Amino acid sequence: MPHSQSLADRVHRTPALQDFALPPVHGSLPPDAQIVFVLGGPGSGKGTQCDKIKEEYECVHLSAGDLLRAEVASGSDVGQKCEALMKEGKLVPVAVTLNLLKQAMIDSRGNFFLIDGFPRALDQAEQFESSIMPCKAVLFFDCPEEEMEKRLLKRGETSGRSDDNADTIRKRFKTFLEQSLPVKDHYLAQSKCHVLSAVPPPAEVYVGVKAVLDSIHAPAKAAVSVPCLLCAVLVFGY
Ligand code: UP5
Ligand code: MG
Repeated sequence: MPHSQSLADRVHRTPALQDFALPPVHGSLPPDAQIVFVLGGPGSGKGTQCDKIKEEYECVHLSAGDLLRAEVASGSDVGQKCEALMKEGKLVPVAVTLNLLKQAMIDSRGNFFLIDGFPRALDQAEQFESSIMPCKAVLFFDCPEEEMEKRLLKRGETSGRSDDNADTIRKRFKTFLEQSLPVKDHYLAQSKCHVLSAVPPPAEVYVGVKAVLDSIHAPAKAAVSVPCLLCAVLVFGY
């Protein structure tokens, strides 16, 4: 492949943008912001591991899928258009996701971000990095399709997610293979991508996650010291 060909020329483009009216983004991110992308197939355990990370590290967790589902639930025009794409297991236009992510990052006032389930295509990676900032690292959860399918079908019994059904799950896998997997190779080539098996139980997967986060000096939550606790007891009476 010729090096002169830009990344944007090589990607499988996401759907057109013309019908999506997006609000302007207000505010800006702190200059010392750091970003970790959390990637892997549908049901690989991205959300599960992010929940564990949040318990130990000072970070802001933003799931692109959750932001999109909130937009759908708001009943907005953008949300309605996204819903139709998500039910088909397709990607919504990158400008929509970028807009939601950027505003949520700014509003959080945080500076260490776990971006869960994004970027899902090479052009999404390129646009995020050129319009926001390059990521520091990527956690990629590797899981066989049969295991992910089993998990999603089980979750679908109670999740209420309109995409947790056998038909949409198949379509989500297809989108993942065709559009999202190249993102892993892109970041492996930059030595930023850490591939972890997502097959063991969550606590075991987290051991590898923690090793990666410590290696990049992710900010750990401050432990509450005994003197602090004593002060709280003396000052506030508890
Ligand atoms: N579970 C988790 N870890 C386990 C383990 N180690 N062992 C056994 N079970 C485990 O986990 C899924 C289930 O597996 C849970 O029941 C859990 O208990 C169990 P979860 O942590 O929820 O997995 P996760 O990878 O987060 O799965 P999710 O379904 O959220 O992944 P998707 O990537 O499919 O969904 P997302 O919400 O990111 O996106 C949904 C849709 O939005 C996409 O299909 C797309 O249409 C759209 N979208 C975009 O267009 N652009 C974006 O940028 C993002 C989304
Ligand atoms: Mg998730």
